[in-house]
Amino acid sequence: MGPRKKTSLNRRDFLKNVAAGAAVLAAAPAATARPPALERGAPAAIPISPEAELRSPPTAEILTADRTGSDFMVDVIKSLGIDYVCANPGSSFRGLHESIINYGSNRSPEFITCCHEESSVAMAHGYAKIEGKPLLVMAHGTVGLQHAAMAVYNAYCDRVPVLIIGGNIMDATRRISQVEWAHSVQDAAAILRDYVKWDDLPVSLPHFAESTVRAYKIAMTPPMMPVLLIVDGELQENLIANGASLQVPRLTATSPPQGHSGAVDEAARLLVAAENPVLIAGRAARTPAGMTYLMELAETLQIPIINQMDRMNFPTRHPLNQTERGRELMTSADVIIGLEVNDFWGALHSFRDQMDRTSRLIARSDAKTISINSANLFVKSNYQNFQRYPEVDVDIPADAEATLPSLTEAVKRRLDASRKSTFANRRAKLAAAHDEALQRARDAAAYAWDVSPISTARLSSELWAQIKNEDWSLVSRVEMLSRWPLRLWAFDKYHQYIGGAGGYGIGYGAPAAVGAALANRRHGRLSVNMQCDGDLMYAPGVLWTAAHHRIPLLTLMHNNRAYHQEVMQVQIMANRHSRGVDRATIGTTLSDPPIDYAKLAQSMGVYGEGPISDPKDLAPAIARAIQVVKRGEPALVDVLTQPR
Ligand SMILES: Cc1ncc(C[n+]2csc(CCOP(=O)(O)OP(=O)(O)O)c2C)c(N)n1
Ligand SMILES: [Mg+2]
Repeated sequence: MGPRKKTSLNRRDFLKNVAAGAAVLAAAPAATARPPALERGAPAAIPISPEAELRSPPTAEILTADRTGSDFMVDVIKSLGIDYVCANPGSSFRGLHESIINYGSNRSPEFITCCHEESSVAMAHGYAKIEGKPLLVMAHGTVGLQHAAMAVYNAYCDRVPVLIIGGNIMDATRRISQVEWAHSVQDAAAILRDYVKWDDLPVSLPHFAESTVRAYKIAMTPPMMPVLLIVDGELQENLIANGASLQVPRLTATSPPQGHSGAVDEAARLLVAAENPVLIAGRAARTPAGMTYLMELAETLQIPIINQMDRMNFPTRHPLNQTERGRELMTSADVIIGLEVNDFWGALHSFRDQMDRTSRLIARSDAKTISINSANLFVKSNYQNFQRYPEVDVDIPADAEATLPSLTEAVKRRLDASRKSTFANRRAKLAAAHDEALQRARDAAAYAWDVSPISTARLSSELWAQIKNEDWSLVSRVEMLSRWPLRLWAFDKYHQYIGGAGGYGIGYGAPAAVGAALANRRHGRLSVNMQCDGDLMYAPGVLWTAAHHRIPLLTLMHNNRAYHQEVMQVQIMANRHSRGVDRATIGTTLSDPPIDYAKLAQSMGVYGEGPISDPKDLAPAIARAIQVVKRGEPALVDVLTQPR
């Protein structure tokens, strides 16, 4: 069991006296001490600073037997090494909330104040992709879980672990108000059950302890996913019975599932014999080690890599990185291996978005296909993120990262001098093609260099020029920027890219960036977020969270004043009917009135500049903002950009 913290007042006495109203508060020094700002009559904006939030609670003699269930729950949570709890407050978990900040001293986990439950979960999502472990999210009853839902779905699709606790009042006769009735639910987990890996409803403290440790293990076993515990308010708030023997179960390591040796050897045989093999990497690297393993396989086979970049799988400047030539390579490949590729069928086909929605095989019909994918170990029915059925020749339901070393060994066993020399020739050709592709990207980036609004290539280049000598981390996705950073920048470390939302739910970007920056803070990295305007407008309150918790993060707005992707969707429809595209901006733009993101940021305590429309003003603005971020604070530069 964890350490027992001394509290300012015997909790049992405090609870007994609470009914007596404010009188009891006078007896509690912590409660009467008003922040100086309030006494001076200043606005009560931040009554307690982030630094003060981390100070230990006041201490006094402890008089035993005053621990509530939620104190023990904190012991369990601490045993898992969870650093933060992201939450928007709610009475259904007030017991846990109070225990975390007082009994647990607001350290490991530290409470992160979130302004929307979707932000809580998306922050956890971004954090886990950098730190490789979950943080805790608490959500309030029906309404909190409903708000959390889309972000949970994103994490589920993206195979990211998040530990979620939802509050609830189970006993109908104990609900104290209409509100508690409205926020209580018979089967709370049903709200999220279709897109979490596991849920439970503990009815006792030992049950809570076992289920929490079990949930953590389930979430962290590939395929990783969110898990959910519904924790009854009374279980949190009731005193622990005298003499109750409670213990925290030991968290033991789980080894990730590896591919069957026979299937792995068959994959190696096909790859070694292939003349034009291609490797597609989806969520291949779960950790920095995954990148190393993939590089070793790639170097052994001299195989071109098409990086779908759902994770930072492979360095962008590696000569075998042939992502920009993906389509060309797919059409000639005789063996295609996919590592954690979500849509293998989609990689082999092209789709035509016309009246009849047709598709066509682009790969050779005699190409042999190999898939290593842990997604096959856990599939649910209702939500359709599992994609079309691919006819894979060697199908290995296993974790790619854990299977890569044995695959590389199997390949090495089959190599002889003649294959090695063939592979060396292949590498020389691929290296030349890689250099040409990079040069083509640089040439293309120079088009419309001075245009205003600013081109996304210029935006990416100006940012790169100022971060390339730092320990940087791009904590946003790149599809909305025509993937310019991936085409131009040198990514070679795992923490330099975190992939996308998984479920393509917009509103993920800003909070995931803040969560990833929270994880990067401990490592002293410069987190950069290229932020779409539409995405930020779902829940901009996360900027306040970044300011309040002093999370260093450079945000450059990609402000095209539109939901531009949807402009294009409506244009497709209008074109189909030959009605002209002029009116496709209706319902899809954010230009009237224009949104002032610098002011939005400033209003929440974030350094803000802009809007910047002249490209020559960009570099100095980025430089100023980086100085702010280096001081340990968030900063935002609003940049008016071309649509893509
Ligand atoms: C929750 C949610 N609602 C709606 C959509 C549909 N959608 C896809 S892209 C997009 C526009 C996003 O706008 P922005 O973030 O500014 O990026 P842009 O397309 O302008 O580059 C929308 C609304 C979605 N994917 N998720
Ligand atoms: Mg936009």
